[in-house]
Amino acid sequence: MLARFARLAPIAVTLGLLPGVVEAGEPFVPSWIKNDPTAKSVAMEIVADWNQVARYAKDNIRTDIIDFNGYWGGNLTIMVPTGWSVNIEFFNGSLSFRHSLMVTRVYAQAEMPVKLEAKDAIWGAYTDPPEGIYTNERRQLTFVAQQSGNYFLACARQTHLMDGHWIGFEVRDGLERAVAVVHEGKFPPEQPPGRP
Ligand SMILES: [Cu+2]
Repeated sequence: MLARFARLAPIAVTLGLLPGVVEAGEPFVPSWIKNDPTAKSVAMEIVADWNQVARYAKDNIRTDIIDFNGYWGGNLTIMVPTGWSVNIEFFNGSLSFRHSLMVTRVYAQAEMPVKLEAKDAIWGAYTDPPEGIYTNERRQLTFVAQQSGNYFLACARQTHLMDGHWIGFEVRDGLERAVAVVHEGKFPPEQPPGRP
């Protein structure tokens, strides 16, 4: 049974036959993730609207895509090992909007609330206030990734979750270090790439 599955699986992947699987790139460690395996901790810098300036330059219009480090709508997933400490330096790089960062459960598009509140934060992990910090402000967000599973890193500000201001966050057993995966199928090729 196992041998048969092992033979079939690569074929199914090659032909794109697995339902619901979004094409994902190789896991990588971007410049803004620093692992410390000895301490079982990871430091990350996440900038809200990191790409706003790049999109201004490209189109000479204000984009309606709001992002974290150039990613949005789940087109990037950050994966961290279960039990590790996560220390996020959060910076609002927007030219005009307030933003926040919150660990939440996974939401389907249709069930996303208009805004997230403090009670929606998994492990109480969110930047205060949920309505967002102001442009050029910073917050430190520290928590332990205590339970494996799939989560969001989302902006709690009014309408931002439904507008796509979220990325995937997975806590996984047996991972050796924190990595990121870009979901190429959800990343429009005409958009500038995310933060390397
Ligand atoms: Cu936001």
